[in-house]
Amino acid sequence: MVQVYVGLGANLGNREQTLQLALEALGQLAQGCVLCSEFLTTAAVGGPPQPDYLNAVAGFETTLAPTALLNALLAIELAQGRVRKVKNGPRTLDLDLLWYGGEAIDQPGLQVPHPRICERRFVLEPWAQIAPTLVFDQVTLADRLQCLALA
Ligand code: PH2
Ligand code: MG
Ligand code: MG
Repeated sequence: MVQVYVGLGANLGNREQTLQLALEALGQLAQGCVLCSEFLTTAAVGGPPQPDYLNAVAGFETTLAPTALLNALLAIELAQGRVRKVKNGPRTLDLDLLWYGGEAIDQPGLQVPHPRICERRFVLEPWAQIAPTLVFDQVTLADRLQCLALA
């Protein structure tokens, strides 16, 4: 069993409903319950001009191997109408595997922990809500968030 964290983002369509449906789908991958942060409205970072996002982070335990989990996340994105056109473009649903039991994974299409996590407030803020004491690269998420806020 492995503890995983997934970042959720949506900025097209009914964002709240999409995140709720995504959480239900994540429940199918989990052993036990799924813990989720608040849904936070955040300004889009990077990419073309686009609507604000609704972001959240969910944590759960799973028996799925990393690649199987990644494929399941991509299937949930597709089920919510995800179309990939422009890099960092608007999307109905984005599910990013942020953390897989603390393992470092570097494969084509799968880099965990997610490389730009610590610069991204839209990830760090919801993640620190549900896992403030998780140590990422020797620093807790709560401390990382505080550093970001002071920067
Ligand atoms: N995701 C991106 C790029 N920019 N900005 C916000 N606010 N939220 C996101 O989830 C997001 C983004 C690439 O996945
Ligand atoms: Mg993303
Ligand atoms: Mg993604």
